[in-house]
Amino acid sequence: MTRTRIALIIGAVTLVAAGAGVGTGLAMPGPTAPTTAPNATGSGYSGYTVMMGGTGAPQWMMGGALPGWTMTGGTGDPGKTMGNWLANAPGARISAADAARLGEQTPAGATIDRTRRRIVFTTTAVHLTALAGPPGGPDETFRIAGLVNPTLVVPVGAQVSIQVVNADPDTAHGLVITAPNAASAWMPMMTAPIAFPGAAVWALGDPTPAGLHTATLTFTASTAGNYDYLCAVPGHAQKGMAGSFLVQGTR
Ligand SMILES: [Cu+2]
Repeated sequence: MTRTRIALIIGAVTLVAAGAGVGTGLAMPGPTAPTTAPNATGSGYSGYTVMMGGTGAPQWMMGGALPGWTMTGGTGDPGKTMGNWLANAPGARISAADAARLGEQTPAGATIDRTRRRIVFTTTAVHLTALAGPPGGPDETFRIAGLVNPTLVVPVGAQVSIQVVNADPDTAHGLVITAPNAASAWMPMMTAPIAFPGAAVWALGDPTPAGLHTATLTFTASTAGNYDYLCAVPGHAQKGMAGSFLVQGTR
């Protein structure tokens, strides 16, 4: 979590949404990655497709270059570049105190087995909060209900909403539900599609004085099976930013 100096060839990074409905997180245009760096007018970054999940991952998560950026002295962690880039992106914010509380709270309808790090829902309404890069926690992990990367179990047909909060001071993070075993790849999205339509927040920027960046993904767990949830920022899932997402039962 050490802040590594990344010299970015960029001026003021005032990002202006070009008609994007980031507040709702649903009105994203297609998955086209921007090709130029954002600038003071935001003209280099329209639509914020990087943030919320559409049908496909942004190109920089799939082997493409980070758009329009030059990194010198970087660590090779694209998350640091993206965190900086998206820091002032529009979207919901919450306080660090609220984030800390949400990261510990037991979701409604959930049974928690803390020894096995397992959270089981028997209700079809599933709402939970995942803190990415939580304070005091291991680097590159999620905290859900006070647990590190717990296994999540939901019934088939569940209506799932996951509020993702980027609590890391200097790195972008997101959360995506994918096929299992994708987490072992440096770029999971190169081989693993989103498991369910809508089940992705690609990347949230660094905190600012306005608060911690947050967005909520919603989807229907329509098919039983074993899946992963992971951070799709290259390298993060491989470092351990992943857990199991199990959809159980038949209908
Ligand atoms: Cu991450």
